[in-house]
Amino acid sequence: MTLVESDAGAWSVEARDFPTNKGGLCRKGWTAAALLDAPDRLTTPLIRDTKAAPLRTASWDEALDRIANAIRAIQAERGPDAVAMFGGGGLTNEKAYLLGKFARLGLGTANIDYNGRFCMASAAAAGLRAFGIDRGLPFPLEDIPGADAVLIVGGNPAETMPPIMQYFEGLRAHGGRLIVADPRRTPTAEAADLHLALTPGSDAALALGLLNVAIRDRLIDEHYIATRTSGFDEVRRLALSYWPDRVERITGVPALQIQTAAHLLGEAAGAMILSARGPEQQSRGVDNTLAFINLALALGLPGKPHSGWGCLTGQGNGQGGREHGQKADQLPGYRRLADPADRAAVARVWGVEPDSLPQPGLSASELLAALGGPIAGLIVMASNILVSAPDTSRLRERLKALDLLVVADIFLSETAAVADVVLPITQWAEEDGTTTNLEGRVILRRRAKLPPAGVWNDAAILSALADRLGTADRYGQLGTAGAFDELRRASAGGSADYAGISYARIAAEDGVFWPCPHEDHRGTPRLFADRFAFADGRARFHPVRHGEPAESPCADYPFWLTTGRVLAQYQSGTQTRRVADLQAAAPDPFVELHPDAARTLAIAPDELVEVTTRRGTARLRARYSRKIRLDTLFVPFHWGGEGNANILTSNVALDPISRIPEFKISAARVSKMPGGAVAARGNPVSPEGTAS
Ligand SMILES: Nc1nc2c(c(=O)[nH]1)N[C@H]1C(S)=C(S)[C@@H](COP(=O)(O)OP(=O)(O)OC[C@H]3O[C@@H](n4cnc5c(=O)[nH]c(N)nc54)[C@H](O)[C@@H]3O)O[C@H]1N2
Ligand SMILES: Nc1nc2c(c(=O)[nH]1)N[C@H]1C(S)=C(S)[C@@H](COP(=O)(O)OP(=O)(O)OC[C@H]3O[C@@H](n4cnc5c(=O)[nH]c(N)nc54)[C@H](O)[C@@H]3O)O[C@H]1N2
Ligand SMILES: [Mo]
Repeated sequence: MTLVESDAGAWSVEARDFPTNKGGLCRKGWTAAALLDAPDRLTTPLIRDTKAAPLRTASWDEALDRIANAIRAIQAERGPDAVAMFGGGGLTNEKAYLLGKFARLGLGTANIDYNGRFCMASAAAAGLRAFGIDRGLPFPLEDIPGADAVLIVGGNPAETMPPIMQYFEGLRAHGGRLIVADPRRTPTAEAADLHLALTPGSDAALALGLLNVAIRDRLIDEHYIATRTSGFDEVRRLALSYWPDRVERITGVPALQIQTAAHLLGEAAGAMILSARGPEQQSRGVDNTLAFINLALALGLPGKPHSGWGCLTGQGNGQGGREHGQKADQLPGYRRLADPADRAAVARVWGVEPDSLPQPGLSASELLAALGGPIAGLIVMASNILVSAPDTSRLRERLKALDLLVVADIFLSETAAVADVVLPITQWAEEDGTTTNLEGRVILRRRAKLPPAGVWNDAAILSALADRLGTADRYGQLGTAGAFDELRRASAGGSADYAGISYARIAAEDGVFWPCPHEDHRGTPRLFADRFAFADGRARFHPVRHGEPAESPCADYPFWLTTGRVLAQYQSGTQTRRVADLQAAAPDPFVELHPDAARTLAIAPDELVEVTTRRGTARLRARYSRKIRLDTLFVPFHWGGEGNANILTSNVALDPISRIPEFKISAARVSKMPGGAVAARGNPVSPEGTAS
């Protein structure tokens, strides 16, 4: 996008004809300029003198001194790991890099993780296990229309990534087929040729059923399996017991549809399987994802033209945010903190002893569970955890128990509203930096306007804190461009290698795809044509079975509850709830349910109802929809207060490998409000939402 300023000083957005969006933007993009002069923008630090006191304005010196003193006190008493950091996939590559470096060298803590743990973690772990590398799409978006069949598993790009729908339209324009597996008939499913309305949590069974048919009907690529992969025999043996009738019983998807889908994929000259949060945000998220990768490998797709497996990455920098070291177990360049060679490589660039680097720390949900216990101080940059993390009622108590909560944000988010210190920061249009998109394309975002007086860039905050903590000699003092230069060196030789990428090249070339190991290298739009990223060059099959999610419907909680997104709101809503057009389109939290289910409970359309799980109760407007399964409820998570979806989700049902929470599955009941029907209200922008 391009930001344009009118003669009168008003900002607006124009869509660029860039190779990814090709002139398209979604509603949130078109209206994004509204945030630049939002009236309630934070422009001065805020401090709370005691836990019971309200936030008051403070100078930067006072705020930074307060933070540094509290950090010193906590670490002196409880050790360096008692202060933690929480980052976000919305941060630029430079900031993500600095956050990881600041945690390890500025604070000396092992405990840093980020909201990508709630997002891409299962797909990332599965990609690493199967291909040896984690890049969302191993091919550019422009390859999609050239395919003949595409299966989207648990993704709703028509609402979550509208500009990429043009690629699926291109696919269908030449007779290619789109298949969507989703418990709801979403706008994406409606744009498809075949909708597999599976039972929530039955993804692995569906994948095994498709593989069963592919084996039975000789659609698999035996030559590819023999020459490019290892481990198929065990997977074949497992798949043989998932015949279509059995899979129909587990998934609710008719056997005939399973056979049709398998043939569409297996007979296509080019076929793709694209994964999103539906199968991934589950306590079996890695297995679910691996089950579909197994199918892709058996069909011989990865590395073939207009074919492959990929993951539709979420946030603006969802890909780059997971490469540069803000993850608990990771160093820049997608290096591993537990690997001695990786530690030595990064320690050399940082000019420190490898042994002085902390070991891997707690993953996001576990880190949040440790607040008020082993962790007494938390710095949050670029996440609104009190809306978006699982089990927010428990989290609210834990945040209260901290000695120090610091939130750096553009606005007073729900999380900022309960902080001890709030720091006002620059936003996207007011700073330079790179992001890496779902294709692995590194893109440059140039500053378009000056920030308001009084706000700082996140990088400046980290530098000022290192100064006060006496760790500036270890942490260094890097601004944005300096951070990118160092990131290039620290990533050199790693799997996400940025060594050959420069701001000048990105600007001249419409982005550069990593890996790009040196300046004469063209970058790598397509991976896996000849080999996978393991020493023997072969991709790995992983034997996975179907298994039950942590909770299933029962007499007390008879529905499947799933959560996700709507078109007009973004994430925790801090940004989009402040845009009038978007608020008008999606004003308040709701639960989508089938009218036949609603009627048996005497719930009228638009009535305010209670949805309850083992964690708690949320109050939501009942929205009738014939596009959802009778046994399933859907609640978007964009609001705080009593309509917050994450009052309902679990912080302990985690995938054993990716540690992602089971956002997509809870057992729930829905009931009328005690005392009878109440008409629903709109939800204001205020941090506490509709909380009474
Ligand atoms: N408008 C909007 N766009 C966004 C965002 C936003 O907040 N708002 N967020 C961005 C981010 S960070 C992300 S990660 C992406 C997410 O993008 P998506 O993954 O497309 O979005 P979700 O709505 O989380 O989930 C997708 C679908 O999974 C389905 N689903 C639920 N349970 C299951 C299940 O058990 N199995 C299967 N197969 N499907 C299931 C849901 O019905 C839903 O339609 O969107 C990005 N784009
Ligand atoms: N129930 C349920 N919960 C979910 C999900 C779900 O599907 N269901 N999805 C999960 C997923 S995939 C994700 S990605 C998370 C997202 O949830 P969050 O991590 O809460 O994401 P945002 O709402 O984007 O929060 C970013 C915050 O940082 C601020 N911000 C923006 N840019 C910057 C910056 O450069 N620096 C700083 N310091 N702050 C900045 C914004 O104003 C905003 O308050 O939610 C997760 N939670
Ligand atoms: Mo995400």
